[in-house]
Amino acid sequence: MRKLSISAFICFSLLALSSPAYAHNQLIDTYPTDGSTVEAGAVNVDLTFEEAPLELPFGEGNLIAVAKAETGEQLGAACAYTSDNHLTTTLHLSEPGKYKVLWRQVSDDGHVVSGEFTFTLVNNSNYTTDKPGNECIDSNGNELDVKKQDLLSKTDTQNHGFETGLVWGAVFIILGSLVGSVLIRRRQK
Ligand SMILES: [Cu+2]
Repeated sequence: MRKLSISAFICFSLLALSSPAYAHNQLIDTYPTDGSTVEAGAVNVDLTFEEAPLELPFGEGNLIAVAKAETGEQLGAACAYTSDNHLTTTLHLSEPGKYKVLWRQVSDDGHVVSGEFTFTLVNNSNYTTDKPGNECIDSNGNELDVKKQDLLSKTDTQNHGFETGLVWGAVFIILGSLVGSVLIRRRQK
């Protein structure tokens, strides 16, 4: 009984210590909602937070990006417009399929929270765009360059790279032990 109450106490204090970092600043609503279906066109992403995010230069800190859910390929730069407790941006999407919205928010005390959610795009309107993805134009009318940013989305190729690394590692270990056992056998003869 005593053990139980001690571990409960430790658990509770850990929770109490860690929760402010987790909870600050909490996302309370999104458009599109997670798992929803959206018609092709200009999709106005709107994230609602508990509190207003920290004021930061456009394209820094407070960010929204869109990526193809299957491949992880990010479409366009990452940016967000701040207004009160909202972060917003506009996506232009025509290709039907599953997309993920990746976001990162800096709260007024410097805590960073991030997350992602997905939606499915359908195109019943034959909408086309020659520049699919996030539209990031600053107040001077300049477009953000995705090549100058760290991508919010990790592409699948990196995961494949990791898997390929594992396979090669295994091949080396197997080959190494085969060669080793052959050498040992030769010595024993
Ligand atoms: Cu905080």
